[in-house]
Amino acid sequence: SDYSQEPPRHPSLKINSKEPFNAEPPRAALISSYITSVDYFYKRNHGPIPIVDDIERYCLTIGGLVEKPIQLSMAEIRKLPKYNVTATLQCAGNRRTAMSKARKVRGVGWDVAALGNATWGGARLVDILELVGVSKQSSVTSLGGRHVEFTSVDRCKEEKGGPYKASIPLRQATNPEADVLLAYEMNGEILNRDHGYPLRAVVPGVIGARSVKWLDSIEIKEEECQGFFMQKDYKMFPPSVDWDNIDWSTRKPQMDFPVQSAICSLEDVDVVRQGKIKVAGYALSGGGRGIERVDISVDGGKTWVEAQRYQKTNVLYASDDMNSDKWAWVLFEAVADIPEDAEIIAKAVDSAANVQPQNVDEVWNLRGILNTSWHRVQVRNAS
Ligand code: MTE
Ligand code: MO
Repeated sequence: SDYSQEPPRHPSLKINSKEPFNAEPPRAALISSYITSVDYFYKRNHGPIPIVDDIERYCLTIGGLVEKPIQLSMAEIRKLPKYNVTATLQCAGNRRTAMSKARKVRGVGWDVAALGNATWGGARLVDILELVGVSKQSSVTSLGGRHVEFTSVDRCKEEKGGPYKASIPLRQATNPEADVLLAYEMNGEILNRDHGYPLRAVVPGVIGARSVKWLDSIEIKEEECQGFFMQKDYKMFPPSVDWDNIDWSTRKPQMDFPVQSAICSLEDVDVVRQGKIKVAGYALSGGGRGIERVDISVDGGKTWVEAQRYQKTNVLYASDDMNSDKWAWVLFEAVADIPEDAEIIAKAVDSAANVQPQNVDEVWNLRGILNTSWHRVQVRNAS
């Protein structure tokens, strides 16, 4: 693989792996704004960043089980109605390092910042599929059980040098409410190379692995994608399964992510002065479920206070507010008295009353995905 033409990246990113490039921002930078800047947005790759330099010749193929496959240039895709969707992308491996401390797991280590919240601009997948005769709401037709497969132009070793790919159910792809986008903009700017230039899928509410970057083709298929990242990775196994007894076929590819939160105003371990401190971070859930509540404890979980939640600056967030961004995180903040050395905890509750699990052991799995256990930081008192 050739890593000689990687794009420039912000120097404050913490690099977890250089080749392929995997990096996340510092905790405090992550919550410095509701919309994550492109610079601070985590980068998660499985191979070198591909170069699409002749945009005139670039085209997206839409084929598979359709009457007549088509090819679309970027100019044609840009002519379709443009939508902006604010959605948080989170890697399923977010918080893996902490899971590995409980018991060793395999995979790139991540602290709590393998996620970011951006406004994605592009064409809706439903509109593109209509061009090949696949109508909206195809779940109610005979096409119900089919899948939409996204294939990239990159090369990764897990695919034996082939491209990264993933699929989503046709039901979701043709549901206008699911807001699946083919994005060519991120925060109002042309998508950059790291994030999928010239075109990527954005599947809101679902683990980042299904939002395929550098799209080459989209195919309608009878079966879900058989690629490595669908079948041999990004599946959630019970704690009893280890590398000597794993049977990949027994589990489904992970799609929605569970309720999650993390404290970003403090490092683990942090030294604070006695008195009031700010406990701030993010909370989000998958599937378009909003955040109902974020509870904060400064005594290891004996007592709790509720944090305030925000999306847009200075507007308190309520999970039933129709104007809220349903696919986006909420930032939370609480002010707490720290009497002495303390364990500070955040736990979120989503709109379906799902709660983060108390301990990492309950969700431990050999690939180290979906560590959504209560987020704990230790603070020492300086005074
Ligand atoms: N798409 C391609 N083509 N290649 C990849 O390696 N990584 C996936 C997904 N799409 C990946 C990809 C994973 S695991 C995640 S979490 C997100 O992209 C990360 O997107 P980002 O780098 O824009 O943050
Ligand atoms: Mo990921």
